Amino acid sequence: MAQALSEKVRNVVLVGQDGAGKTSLAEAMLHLSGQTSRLGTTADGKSNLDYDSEEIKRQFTISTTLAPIRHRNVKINILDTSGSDDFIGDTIAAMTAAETALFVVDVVAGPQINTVKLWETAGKLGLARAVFVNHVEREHANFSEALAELSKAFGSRVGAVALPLGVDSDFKGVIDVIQRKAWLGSAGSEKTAELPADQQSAVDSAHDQLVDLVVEADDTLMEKYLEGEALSQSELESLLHTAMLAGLLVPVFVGSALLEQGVNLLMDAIVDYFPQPSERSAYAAASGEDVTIQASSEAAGFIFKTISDPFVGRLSFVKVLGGVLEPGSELANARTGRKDRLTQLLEMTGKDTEAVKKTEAGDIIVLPKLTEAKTGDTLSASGKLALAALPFPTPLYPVAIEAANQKDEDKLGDFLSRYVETDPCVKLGRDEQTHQTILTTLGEGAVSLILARLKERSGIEAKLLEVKVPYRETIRKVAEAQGRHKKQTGGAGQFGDCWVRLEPNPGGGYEFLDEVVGGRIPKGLIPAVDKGIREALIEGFLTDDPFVDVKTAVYDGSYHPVDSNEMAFKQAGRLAFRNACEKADVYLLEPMANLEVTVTDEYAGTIMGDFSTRRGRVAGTSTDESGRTVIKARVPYKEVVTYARDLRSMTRGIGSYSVEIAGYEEVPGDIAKKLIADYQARREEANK
Ligand SMILES: Nc1nc2c(ncn2[C@@H]2O[C@H](COP(=O)(O)OP(=O)(O)O)[C@@H](O)[C@H]2O)c(=O)[nH]1
Ligand SMILES: [Mg+2]
Repeated sequence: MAQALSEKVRNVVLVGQDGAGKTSLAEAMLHLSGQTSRLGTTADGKSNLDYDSEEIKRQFTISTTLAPIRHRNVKINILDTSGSDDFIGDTIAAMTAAETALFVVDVVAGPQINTVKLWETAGKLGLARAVFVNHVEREHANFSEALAELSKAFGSRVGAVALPLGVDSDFKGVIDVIQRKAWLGSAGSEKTAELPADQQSAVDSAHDQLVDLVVEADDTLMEKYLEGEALSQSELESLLHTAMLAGLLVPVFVGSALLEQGVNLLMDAIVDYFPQPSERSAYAAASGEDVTIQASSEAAGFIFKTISDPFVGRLSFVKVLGGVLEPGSELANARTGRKDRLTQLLEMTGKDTEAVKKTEAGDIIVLPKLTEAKTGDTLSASGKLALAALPFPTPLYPVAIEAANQKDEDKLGDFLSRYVETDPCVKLGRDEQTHQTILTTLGEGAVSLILARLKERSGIEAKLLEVKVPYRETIRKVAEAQGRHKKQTGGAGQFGDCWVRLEPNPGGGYEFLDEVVGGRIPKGLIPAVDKGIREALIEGFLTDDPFVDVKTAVYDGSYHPVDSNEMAFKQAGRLAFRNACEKADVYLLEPMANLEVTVTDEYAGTIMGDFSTRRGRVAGTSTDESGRTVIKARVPYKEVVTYARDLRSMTRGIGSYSVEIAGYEEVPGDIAKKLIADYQARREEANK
């Protein structure tokens, strides 16, 4: 398929709840435009777009795929995305590459929660929006009810540009409200037909509603319309275009992706009046300037997705921002400073690739084997252009992971560090205190995908463990004690003796003072006492959790001219600290989390009540600009490790939150007792 440079481009991202029919709609477009000879179907795993083994198994889209469709000499880059919260980072990144978000909505279910959330995201990204009401041949389908639901969820700017000709089992085709004609026939044989006489009045009324919505976009045409003059077809199309760009119109289409009905009308509309790449709201550069898509600018693009292909290696999905790219073009990565000479430009349809000779500003292209390129990087001829960071959600769901078989630890580490390179919504870390490897993702689905990929690609298995909380110990009282280390083993002995004082030092960390006078301990051996105390701090006293906020002083001691050395005084320091702890009233501290939860009003009570069961304190509530309740609370971190999952189930996905780990507070008595008992049991077990 040769690609003509003059070809015009539209980038449309399909978004919405899983199961609404996004992938099926993309498959229908591929089939109707002749790019595939057979309709791909997700239900039986025979999809060109949901080709991945895990997508086939789970029967929903995980990773964004591209489907470039040729329709009337325009290249429509369809981006088919996942609707799941667990994979929403990939979806948001794909949205940044498009001008229009097409929301696919199941006619029976209406706009569900994830669709509503993505609607807001599209607004924030400045995308034009449209809706495809799908599944219209299904039982209980009711288009006017669906339309009312859409207005309720998305506001008064939704306007039907298509109507179904019958619904449910009576569904025959769709009506084009603008052209006043019908599309009849299914499964690739859809043809235009005269508007049936009994549909005239329905079309008139839909047409009037639509014109009322769009005339606001143009003062001259508005005047003409108000004076009672009819608008021509091309005037109407130009109004639809400007109104979509201005957010004055959200055109609503209708049909059945499975029967491939209503899809030709949609493709025509994308070509006729959907925004063009250069009209998209500007991108922000890291420097704060606006970046619009222009063929006359230097060659540039940004990477919105990275996959690692088992055969080709790394593939970078690039939205071209400026100029022309062709094999031989040189691009520099603003983050790394690395230059790459492009060897190949690939057009991808699902997993299939085809080399192309050229691409220009506005298009989406896949570049193989870029050096050190990551999602979010900007490439340009000068290497100077850098876009602001893509608006990825913060992963908040941590799990501890280790290889099921200890010998595979290295392999697991390799796999995970490569995995996080391709997914900006997965973070990998190591807790130095608890010695756990922590994987933080957007949710359980993302974790189970990682485990499946690990098995598939590395042939090993991993197990998930509860995240251990890094507790601390500290003291409540001033205490003094002696540490005396004496050993006589054959020849030279060991002798160290010191007195230390401990004092609580809230917020001051660890301090060590030398108050020894009269050379009762030689100066050269004082640092050994400090070292010994530091060892004891790490060891812990009640449990194996380290100390914080203790001020110590060595103020007396004695030594032996032959047997005293660094080793002996380190031991003495350690012993003195531990002996003082017996009298210092040591207690346990736990890390605290400050949470800010945003929910719709109906859930506010549930969330606040839930905090009291988590030992949390609500610090205040407020209302955000969209009228939602924002609850601030301070809660022990232990109680909110799985909050990402819990909030989702408490609010059916509506709630969102941010969290900051800040400070330590005392562990309440009964919980501390249990932690100490658990530690002792573990120690006894280990000593057996
Ligand atoms: N009856 C009917 N089923 C559909 C239609 N579109 C999609 N489906 C089915 O709905 C399920 C989910 O479709 P899919 O395209 O994977 O949804 P996605 O998660 O939004 O990509 C699959 O079993 C499809 O075969 C439609 O218009 N009518
Ligand atoms: Mg899908």
